[in-house]
Amino acid sequence: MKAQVYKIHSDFYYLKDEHNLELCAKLRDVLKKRKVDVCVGDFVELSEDKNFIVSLVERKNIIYRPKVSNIDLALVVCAIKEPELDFIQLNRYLTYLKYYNIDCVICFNKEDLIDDVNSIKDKVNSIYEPLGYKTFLISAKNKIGLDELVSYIKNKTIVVCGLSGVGKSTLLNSLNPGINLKTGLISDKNQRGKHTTRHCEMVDCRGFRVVDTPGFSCLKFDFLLPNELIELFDDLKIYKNLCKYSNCTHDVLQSGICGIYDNLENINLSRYQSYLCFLEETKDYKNKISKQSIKKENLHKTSGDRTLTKISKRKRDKSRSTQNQNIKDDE
Ligand SMILES: Nc1nc2c(ncn2[C@@H]2O[C@H](COP(=O)(O)OP(=O)(O)OP(=O)(O)O)[C@@H](O)[C@H]2O)c(=O)[nH]1
Ligand SMILES: [Mg+2]
Ligand SMILES: [Zn+2]
Repeated sequence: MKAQVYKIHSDFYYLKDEHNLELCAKLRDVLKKRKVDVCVGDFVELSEDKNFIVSLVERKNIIYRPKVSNIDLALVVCAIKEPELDFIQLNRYLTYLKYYNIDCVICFNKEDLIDDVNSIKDKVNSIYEPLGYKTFLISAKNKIGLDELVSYIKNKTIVVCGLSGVGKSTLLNSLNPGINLKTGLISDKNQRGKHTTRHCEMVDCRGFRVVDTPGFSCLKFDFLLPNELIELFDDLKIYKNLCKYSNCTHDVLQSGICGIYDNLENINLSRYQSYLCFLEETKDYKNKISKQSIKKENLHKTSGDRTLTKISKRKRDKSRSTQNQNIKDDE
């Protein structure tokens, strides 16, 4: 029998079957041994008694921070105020989801806290509409702008992403008052959320399924190489053929060398700043893996077409002293 995981607490997997009946099961030992990592959104096969998950159905897609699978659409939520609108963080989520090929829409929340709604609308639309993102200006708390959003997300499985305190859980509560997810005040000191939501949880709303997630502040591009990043910025990469060198990383802030730098008047500055910020993270990653591969190389030597594992000097010395010891013992 097939079911979908909607919540995980320690060893227990909470599931819903095809008839929306709730079940609770554990992983079969063989899956644990194979280190099969089941996450929220996964479809699984159950044992006949329904007490054990016996296999994982192939995933349509998956993201890792937060770890959720089989998503139709991501709702990237950011607050316009409290916390202040942070374009770099917004671009971080959008770029991350683009890497995993997940469709996104953007919800600019807490519109009740600003006076000039139209000017913010124009500003965000001028940046994100040309990139193909649908945007919604909403107030989750006062239930403003939600009807249009609901008709857009109907019949889909959605994940909500965004920093802590932007109003993800409040939005889900407003979309379906019955679900009653915990929400939390933002801190007075630093205007940030307090990580109220701790685990991913999929909930059924009228006409769609949605996964609430904890705000991830540690989302970094520590898995991507510097030359791969530009492919995730459609608005920047159109100028990359104008760069003087094919290995340009587009952070040479000098005219006549980088096509992107030379076209900055056609690019939104916060998008370029975001690129530069993530580029540093990809460079750190590149340094880290090149150090690791040097270390690995030093541990191996080649003989003909064979690779031999080198024995460290310390171990060699030890083995010699053991040999000497053995000789002494023999004497
Ligand atoms: N004024 C205003 N406040 C809002 C709105 N939406 C959410 N809030 C408030 O923002 C605070 C944080 O909301 P949450 O829904 O807990 O935020 P979250 O994104 O789920 O945060 P984490 O679970 O920590 O990741 C709460 O005090 C909400 O009442 C809104 O539309 N307007
Ligand atoms: Mg929350
Ligand atoms: Zn360049």
